[in-house]
Amino acid sequence: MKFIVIGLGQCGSRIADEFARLNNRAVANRRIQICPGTFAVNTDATDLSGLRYIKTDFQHRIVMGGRKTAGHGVGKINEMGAEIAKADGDKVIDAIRSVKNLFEADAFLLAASTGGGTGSGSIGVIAKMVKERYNDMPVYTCMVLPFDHECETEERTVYNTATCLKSVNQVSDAVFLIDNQRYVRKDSSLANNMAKINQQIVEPFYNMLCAGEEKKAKFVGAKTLDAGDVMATINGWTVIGWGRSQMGLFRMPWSQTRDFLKKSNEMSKGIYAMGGNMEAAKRAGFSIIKIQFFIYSYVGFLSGIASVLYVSLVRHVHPFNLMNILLDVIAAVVLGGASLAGGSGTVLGTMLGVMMIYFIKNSLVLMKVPSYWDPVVIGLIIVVSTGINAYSKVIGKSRLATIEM
Ligand SMILES: Nc1nc2c(ncn2[C@@H]2O[C@H](COP(=O)(O)OP(=O)(O)OP(=O)(O)O)[C@@H](O)[C@H]2O)c(=O)[nH]1
Ligand SMILES: [Mg+2]
Repeated sequence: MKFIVIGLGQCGSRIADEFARLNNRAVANRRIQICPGTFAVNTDATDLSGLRYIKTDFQHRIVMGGRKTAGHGVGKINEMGAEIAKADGDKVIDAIRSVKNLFEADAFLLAASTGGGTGSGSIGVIAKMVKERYNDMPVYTCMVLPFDHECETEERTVYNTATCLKSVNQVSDAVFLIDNQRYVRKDSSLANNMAKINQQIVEPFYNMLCAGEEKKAKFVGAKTLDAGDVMATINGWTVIGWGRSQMGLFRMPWSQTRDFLKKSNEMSKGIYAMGGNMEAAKRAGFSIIKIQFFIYSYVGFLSGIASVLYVSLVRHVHPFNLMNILLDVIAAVVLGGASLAGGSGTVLGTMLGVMMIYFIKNSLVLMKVPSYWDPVVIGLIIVVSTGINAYSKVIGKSRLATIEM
């Protein structure tokens, strides 16, 4: 993703300068351009000479309103900043035209402080001009809010911030708000602090701008996300941040997920959800048809294996062979904690349930209880365990507090 960056006023120019540094870094480290054009615009000529990375010619460091201010700024009067921008804004438009491969750029980013005069007054006017000239490209603004002490002591700072944010919000596609106060470090001088703050302000943009421009396979993440994806997420009052996840250089073969349960996590969650409440599962985004298809196919597959095993053991095939086992199966599952209404149960619980049923059956034989009592005992187990299940649910519900709204 490529930005044309225009810094307005002292603060905006310094931030644009930092973007020029980021571009140099991207060219040196990754051989890609992320800011093909960076410009600094100010009414104060001496402020422009303090920049380090923006090209030094008058088309990149633009002085506006020279006749009105004699190159000494507007002294926080942002109405004057706006007036000068209306008169001299064409200089900026002309300068943009000089950018090589301008058609490759994806968006404009205009930066300024909200508290000053030049930046806060001119940014709305320049953003509007750029938008009218290049109406197929989004225009973003990056607005730096004043420090707390400035708001407390200078009324003009608060006034400038309010008027500027209002005008900028109307003309730009997205506004990145930066709070100077958040970056203050107690142990450094103001000049150092400003330089550090500016570096921190632009740093999160680096990876965002590299997205989609990357050509090396090493940065695979940057290839999957491109300018279009990023731009779709930037809209209105916008927040930018970044996170980092450490990935080892090598991937050990045993660290790969071979565990079936982990791999099929989505499906197993879907099965639980569907058992709990079909409608809720549908609304949560699970595909009921797919899950049902999986369940029936999987059960069919397991039954196939079980019948082949059974036949090879008893060497006798008859359609009613396993009919009397159904009650045992239900009892084992219910004993293992699965709910007949669906939505709960575990494989381990079911296995323990199966063992339990066979212990009970074996004990009945050892106690010489006639075998026609078997189904009665199994039936009793089902009734008692489902009863306990239902009772604990009722108790749980009655413990929930009700809040009247
Ligand atoms: N983060 C950051 N904030 C700055 C910097 N320079 C000034 N500011 C803040 O910006 C506000 C002052 O605005 P400036 O950008 O200096 O003003 P300007 O747009 O040049 O307007 P005038 O000087 O009034 O013509 C204050 O709130 C400062 O705290 C900077 O380099 N970095
Ligand atoms: Mg200034």
